[in-house]
Amino acid sequence: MKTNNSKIAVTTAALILSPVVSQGGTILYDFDTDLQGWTNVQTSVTNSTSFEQGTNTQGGRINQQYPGDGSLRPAVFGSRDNVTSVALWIRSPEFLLINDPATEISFGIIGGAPGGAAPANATDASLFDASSPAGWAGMALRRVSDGAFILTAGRSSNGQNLHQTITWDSATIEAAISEDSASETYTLDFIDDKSGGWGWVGADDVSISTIPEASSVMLLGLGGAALMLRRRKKDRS
Ligand SMILES: [Ca+2]
Repeated sequence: MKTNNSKIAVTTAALILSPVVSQGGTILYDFDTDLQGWTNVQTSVTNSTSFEQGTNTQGGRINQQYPGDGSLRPAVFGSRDNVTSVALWIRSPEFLLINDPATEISFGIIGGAPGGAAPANATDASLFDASSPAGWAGMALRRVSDGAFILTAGRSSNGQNLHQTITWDSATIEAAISEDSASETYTLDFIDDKSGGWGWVGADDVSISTIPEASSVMLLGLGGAALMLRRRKKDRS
């Protein structure tokens, strides 16, 4: 029996090339029971603070606006306002975006409005300096290939009782990703680089649509694998 080695190689490569959320439709991070794959990029050693999943009522400040009983919030909650430290920073799993009228990203933020300008990318020096009242707090859409924050948004005013829902519609997203490769991946980075009064933020009900179906993710992987095989073949000849 003849084994189709190239087919096996393509399948294996496609699996390796697809480390992203690929369930199709919309993914909702409600943080009701856990962090759902979000991971802290940076935490504060100064005051032992990081983002974590917690109950909405903890600290008496995170309101029950959204269904369920959990949200993303800083812990230890009360210590965040008054102590300067590097930016608190947590990141979603990677995902793909497509230009589609149904593509939309929305999220709720509770706490302080940004005190200053948003960082331009994941290597921005402000993220590693001490936080200050002029620091930024909010959500950033990060392009994985170069770390650029291609969309950023924070609250329009301080608020401790209700999350403010912020939406990036399809036109906004399309303008931000129009130059990117179809296989580009993205993350949402939630950042708190603000201290002093209202120097805290929390988030809930982060929704991303439309994430391509698993089949199209596999096709992107297959395309990459086929290209690699073709290159390898060319090198040999
Ligand atoms: Ca929730």
